[in-house]
Amino acid sequence: MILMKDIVREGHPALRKKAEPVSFPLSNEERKLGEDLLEYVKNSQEPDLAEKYSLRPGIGLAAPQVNASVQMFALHIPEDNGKTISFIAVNPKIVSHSVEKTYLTSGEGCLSVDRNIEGYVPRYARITVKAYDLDGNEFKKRLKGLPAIAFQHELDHLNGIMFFDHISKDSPFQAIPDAVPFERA
Ligand code: UDB
Ligand code: ZN
Repeated sequence: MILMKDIVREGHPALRKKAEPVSFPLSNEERKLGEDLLEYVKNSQEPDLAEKYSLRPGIGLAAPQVNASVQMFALHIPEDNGKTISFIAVNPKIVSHSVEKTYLTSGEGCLSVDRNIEGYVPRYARITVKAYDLDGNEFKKRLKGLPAIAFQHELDHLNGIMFFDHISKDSPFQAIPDAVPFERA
């Protein structure tokens, strides 16, 4: 299983590389990686497991964060309506997006960043995405709110982009045009 010691931190070159697309069928190692990414986010949200293994609770994790430069990430996001958005995305892409933007009013963090970096990170408010599951089946989803924000954060990891790259240096809390703020619960 993935532990915090396996998650590379800011400054590690893996976080700045462009990840390679994966070809199907996946190798056993590639499949295991995808399963492990999802297992981490699930386990980290279970208070007893998080405490036992000292896991920082997370809602998404991308392969480059465990030093694997391949296009794969997992999201596991409990929603207000009681449903949970949970999937592994292989070779993901955004096929269309709203003009409207959004941002977390409290700013973003990252499991690979051990400091608080304040400021607004502009994201598309709504996205339509395509990706493959571990069996090579393509799927399409419409995402909004936190799942949309998290998908864009993870997709950035596959392109070597960190959330703070998007924060305005001279005025981090500058209003973002066409943006609807997203307040975390
Ligand atoms: C996270 N979690 O998992 F708005 F209920 C972050 C950390 C870095 C703070 C652990 C998070 O933002 N949780 C959250 C947000 C809400 C409401 C709520 C829980 N990640 C994953 C990561 O680093 N992946 O690479 C950070 C991103 C998740 C969405 C934006 C930042
Ligand atoms: Zn991150």
